[in-house]
Amino acid sequence: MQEGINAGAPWASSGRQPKIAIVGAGMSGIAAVIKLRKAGYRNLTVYEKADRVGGTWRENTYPGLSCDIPSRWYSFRFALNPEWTHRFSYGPEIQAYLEKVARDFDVESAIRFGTAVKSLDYVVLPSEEAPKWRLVTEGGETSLYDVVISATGILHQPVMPDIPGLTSFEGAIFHSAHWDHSAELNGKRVGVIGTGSTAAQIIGDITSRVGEMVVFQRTPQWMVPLPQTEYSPGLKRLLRFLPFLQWLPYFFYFFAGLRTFGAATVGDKKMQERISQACLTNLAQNVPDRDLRARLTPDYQAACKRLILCSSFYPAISSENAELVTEKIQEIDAKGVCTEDGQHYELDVLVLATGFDPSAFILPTKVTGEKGLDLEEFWHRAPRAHRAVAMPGFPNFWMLEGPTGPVGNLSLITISEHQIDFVIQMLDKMKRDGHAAISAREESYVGYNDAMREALPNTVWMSGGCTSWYMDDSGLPNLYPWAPGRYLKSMRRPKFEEFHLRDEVAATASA
Ligand code: N01
Repeated sequence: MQEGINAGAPWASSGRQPKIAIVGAGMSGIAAVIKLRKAGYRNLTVYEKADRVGGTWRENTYPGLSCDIPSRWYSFRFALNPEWTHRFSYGPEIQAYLEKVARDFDVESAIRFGTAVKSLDYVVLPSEEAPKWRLVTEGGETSLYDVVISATGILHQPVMPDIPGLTSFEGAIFHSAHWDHSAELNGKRVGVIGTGSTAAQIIGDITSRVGEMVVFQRTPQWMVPLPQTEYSPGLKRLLRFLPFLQWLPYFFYFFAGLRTFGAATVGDKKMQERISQACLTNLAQNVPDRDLRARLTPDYQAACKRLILCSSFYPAISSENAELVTEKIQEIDAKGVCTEDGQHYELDVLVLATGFDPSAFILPTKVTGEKGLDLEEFWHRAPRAHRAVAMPGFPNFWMLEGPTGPVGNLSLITISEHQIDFVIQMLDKMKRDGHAAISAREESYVGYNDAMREALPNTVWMSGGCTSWYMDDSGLPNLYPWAPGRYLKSMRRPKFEEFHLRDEVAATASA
């Protein structure tokens, strides 16, 4: 037995508080601490690799960073915010909001900053009456936990494009998620590889101040305008005085999001058509040049890739100092980018807005469940979970924003909050009935994922004729294929029969 590992009885039957580890202090981790404490679970430790809370809003600092989900909906239900300055908040304001919520609810006292988790394994130790999760940090420290909650988010491992010569470029070159703020942009020749949501925001923001903007597009994207509005001081005063009024826009955007973007992706053909029309109108109204318009027009259905909400990209790419390059990139050299038609684009700065690994979730942390089951091998680059929160063979291990959840154009804060409420109901069940462990039943997990596979062809992600980061190595979109409201409902009322509720578990953990 290693030093520092204490003996411990099963928490639920012995009546003690469960010791809970939460991995990540982004919006899901913050919400988990607040909601778990409110439900009476107070022995919580959050492991955060960085020195601040915020997750994706801390990591991403690129110019133009904003959220294309309305702020009144992209808020915690327990901390609605009358101070939002815009309908769609900019990144620094969201980061400040997350930091404020963490401070106001004393979340920071539970966080171990600068402490990345290296491994988690489900072990039974001679000193323990019940198996535990053994957590080892990158610094080599070991602790035991009854329950682990993964709150790492989805898109946190930047993907560098596999283009020959990438490292030979002599100018400033960086991924959008690691923005180099020391790189001068004003008056410079700037290239951007990629035209996803991130690239659209960057290009929309910086094109007016750079010398030349060269955009390397592999696939055109569908875009609808972002109806941005600045909120008046009078409105803020009103909402401060009558805070309950904030529920009106919260639920307005919630239901609007579910009924429009949510519905269009999972089979509502009329809504899908309306969104396509809105995209075409947007393109026609904002890109006057016929040839440019043609090269920006996708040949797949709208919302097949994640729909982009952005009003600044089309005006930016139509401006005189901007060029859209649609030829395939051949290589990158010391001075710039060469395309297959023999053109060479000399650049001072090259931004790689090339997205993230969507199959990572908690990886690269090594997670080992019962009988030595390795999570990375279990997923095999096609991560799946039961109801996006649990996996067979990984007892007392819960995921927030786990595989096959409803992501798309929705408020992930709402989804995380529902998932946390679900986990709390599971903990309450353990406490009530004295269970030592809960994991998804193999047959529930298989049945659920089989049903998903059958439903996926009805979704535009699969039938729309595109590839996207939604697809994993199985060739299927890693997304919830039914109406998002159905998922939220399933989180409200767990079906306990889908889970293995065990009182004796020692024999199944790794020795
Ligand atoms: O990444 P992406 P992102 N050569 O994967 C191209 C969320 N988000 O960072 O389409 C050339 O969407 C790639 O081309 P293609 C949101 O969920 C939210 O922009 O694969 N090009 C594509 O154009 C979003 O969906 C907000 O052919 C290469 C781009 O790079 C997700 O993050 C804001 C290439 C990658 O697009 C990811 O968005 C921003 C190569 N080798 C982001 N490799 C909100 O407002 C890749 N590309 C909430």
